[in-house]
Amino acid sequence: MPPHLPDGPLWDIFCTVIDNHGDLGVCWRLARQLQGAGQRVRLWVDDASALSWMAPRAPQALGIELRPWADASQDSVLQDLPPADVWLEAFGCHLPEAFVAHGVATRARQAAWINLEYLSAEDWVPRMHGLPSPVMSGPARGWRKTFFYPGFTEGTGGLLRETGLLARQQSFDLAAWRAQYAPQLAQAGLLLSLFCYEPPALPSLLQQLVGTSHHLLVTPGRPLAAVQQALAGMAEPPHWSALPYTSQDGFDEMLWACDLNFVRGEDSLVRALWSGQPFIWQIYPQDDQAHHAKLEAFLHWLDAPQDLRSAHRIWNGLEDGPWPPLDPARLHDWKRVVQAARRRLQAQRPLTAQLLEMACTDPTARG
Ligand code: TRH
Repeated sequence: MPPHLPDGPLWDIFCTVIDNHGDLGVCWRLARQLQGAGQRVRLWVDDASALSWMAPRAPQALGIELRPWADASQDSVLQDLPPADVWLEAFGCHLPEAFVAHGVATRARQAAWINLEYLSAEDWVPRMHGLPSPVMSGPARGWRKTFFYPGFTEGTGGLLRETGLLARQQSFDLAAWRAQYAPQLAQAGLLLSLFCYEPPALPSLLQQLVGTSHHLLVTPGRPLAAVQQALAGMAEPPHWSALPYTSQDGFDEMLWACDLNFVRGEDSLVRALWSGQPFIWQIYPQDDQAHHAKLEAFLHWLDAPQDLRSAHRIWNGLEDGPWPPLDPARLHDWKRVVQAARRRLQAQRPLTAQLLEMACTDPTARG
């Protein structure tokens, strides 16, 4: 079927892939949701290679225009480019100067210009969300950007949540998924998924799984490399298997299928919250240790009990100690915490709706 091509406002989303998959993961998810809300989307990316597995269908097939970042500096491209209503720069990436200069030279008024920031539960986020930032230099000097901060609480930009998520989750066939991806799982065993960087407590977790009927599903890339390295030092391995890269929808299904998920970064944290299953989050580490406060703010918002806080601190290397025993009663408690948090989040307006409102009400972006 040809894609349904919307005729709403046109968005230019700019994304640079720093490392890992989160920048593109968030931008791709956002592009799909905007498209679904009747917006036209051009996604400019410097490295779109991960879309080969992350995207369920080619962007063009979904009606999203995927553009190489470098094209935004080409005069020949810019000359023929219909002007967008909204410019969105993701995670502080700077728009190519030639693109901005062309916009300034050819537009009567500026586009709504939004800077989408990283997710944090810290208490300054509601104060910063929605603040204008005058452009002080370069061709767009005198124009204005607006900061958009995703978040967990009132006064923030909310979280990405597509319509249809709940229905998809409700019709999920758990038994079929487990039969396909974890046929080895014993009846009494727990199923765990692992998407992480190199957590210091990984060897301790693996050691604890040895001799149990639990099964660990390991995602590709850094998690698989970390597991292989840890296994090299062990006399006996636990039950585990490697998963292939999958689409974002397939990644969700893994989270729904497992009794405990280890997630990392930004986007998989949000998906773990929507899954309602217990999870442990490895936060993206920052050189200045700013991630410590960020992790604590999240645990505070989550209203996590002490054992869940301690498990997070150990997993993130903030506390020494062996990985805590995995017993079903503890997971049951953790699940209640996640589901209570999910209920709070469901009362919040989704990020895309808030972003649309910000873009449409930006007073600088008319005409
Ligand atoms: O890959 P990440 O560690 O990304 C990080 C964070 O976003 C961090 O905040 C950012 O600063 C840094 O990148 C540069 O984790 P994250 O955010 O969970 O992104 C992973 C994406 O990959 C997410 O959209 C889920 C997707 N994914 C799949 O779609 N299929 C898969 O098989 C796997 C393993 C991941």
